[in-house]
Amino acid sequence: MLSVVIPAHNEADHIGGLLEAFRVFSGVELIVAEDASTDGTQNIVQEFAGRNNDVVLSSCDKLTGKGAAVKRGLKLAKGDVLGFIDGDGSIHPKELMRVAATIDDGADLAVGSRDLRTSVIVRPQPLSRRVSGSIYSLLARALLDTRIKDFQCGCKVFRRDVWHSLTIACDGFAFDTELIAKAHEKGFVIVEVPITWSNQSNSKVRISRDVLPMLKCILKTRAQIRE
Ligand SMILES: Nc1nc2c(ncn2[C@@H]2O[C@H](COP(=O)(O)OP(=O)(O)O)[C@@H](O)[C@H]2O)c(=O)[nH]1
Ligand SMILES: [Mg+2]
Repeated sequence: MLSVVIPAHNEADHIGGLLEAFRVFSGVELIVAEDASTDGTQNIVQEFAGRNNDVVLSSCDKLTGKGAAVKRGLKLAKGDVLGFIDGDGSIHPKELMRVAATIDDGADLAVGSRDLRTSVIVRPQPLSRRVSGSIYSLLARALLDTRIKDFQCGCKVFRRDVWHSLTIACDGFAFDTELIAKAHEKGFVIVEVPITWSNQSNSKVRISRDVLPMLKCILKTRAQIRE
């Protein structure tokens, strides 16, 4: 079984459509890791969970961060293959299923990517996010010694044993950068898969608030993998 965690904070406009779009795929457990929503996201998910045993809601009153929410959701996962997808509808479930297929083909960690030649960007991020994202990726590549192009795309799949062999400390938006760097350091096979992606304007990322903790996470991860 594949268990997919969906981090969600105020995603009432998107979460129902996302859960609905997953229904055509069988053998998929969906765990919505919701934090502090004030728009009724919890009620929408609860309603789905009431009708479908494969949908689970994990709610928290406090905003814990995307990384913390995904880690909390993964603790509930029953599958032997695990993953996560953003809850804002920027990625269609069929993209995640394509990424997951590379695990069957031998990948240990499959990374959805917006930055490969055949990636399709339906609606781009604003210029400020594209510029800061490119700088972030350049820094992450240089400091963490990996060739991955897109660290931040909200669509990743990995085997359960891979996840349990790694200790991921970051609770914020850089947790998947840490995941990639630590998986790389352990010699796991990482495959970057081009996906179709569309920007949603309700981003929770605040460059002024989030960039410094993300850079700190990269530096801490660099120190750990060099120990
Ligand atoms: N549970 C939870 N989800 C979060 C948090 N921060 C972001 N998310 C979710 O993580 C996903 C990605 O966040 P988003 O703001 O779209 O990031 P961006 O696409 O990189 O701008 C979305 O589904 C958000 O609702 C958080 O603190 N807690
Ligand atoms: Mg988004």
